Amino acid sequence: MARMIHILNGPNLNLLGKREPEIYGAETLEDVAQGCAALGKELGLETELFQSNHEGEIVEMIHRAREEAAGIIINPAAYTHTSVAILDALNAYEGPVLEVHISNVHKRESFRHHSYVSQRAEGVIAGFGVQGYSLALRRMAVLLG
Ligand code: CA2
Repeated sequence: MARMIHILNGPNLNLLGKREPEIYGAETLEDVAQGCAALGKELGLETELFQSNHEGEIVEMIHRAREEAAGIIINPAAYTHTSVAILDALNAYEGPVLEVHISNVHKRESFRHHSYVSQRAEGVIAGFGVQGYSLALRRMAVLLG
């Protein structure tokens, strides 16, 4: 059976492709889900994509991944810069964690330069648009061997 990868997304990413295309591009989160599912098949990985606007729900998604997922790809959105709760949940997860940002957070406001999640992540991708999710999936395949 193919190993399962959970792709977790934080607040406002449900608006992807619908607002601010100059920063986040024209593709929707549903496009990302479909693209990752197709690439996952090639790589021998199954993918499920989740999104929530609520911090506690993201913590619970990470708890669920402990039972169900061989790896986590996460774009915690604004919680990247604020959430010790998400970091703690990721620290309780045993598999590889890859952090994705659609925009180049280092080129933006200084409050986006610090990430709690980076302290846990095996790797970070930022500024590659939604292509960052597929790059992370390819890296995940390498990490899982
Ligand atoms: O670049 C990223 O992926 C971010 O994680 C996106 C977050 C932002 O707070 C982080 O600093 C960097 C914001 C997500 C908002 O997503 C939207 C998408 C389309 C339209 C409006 C918001």
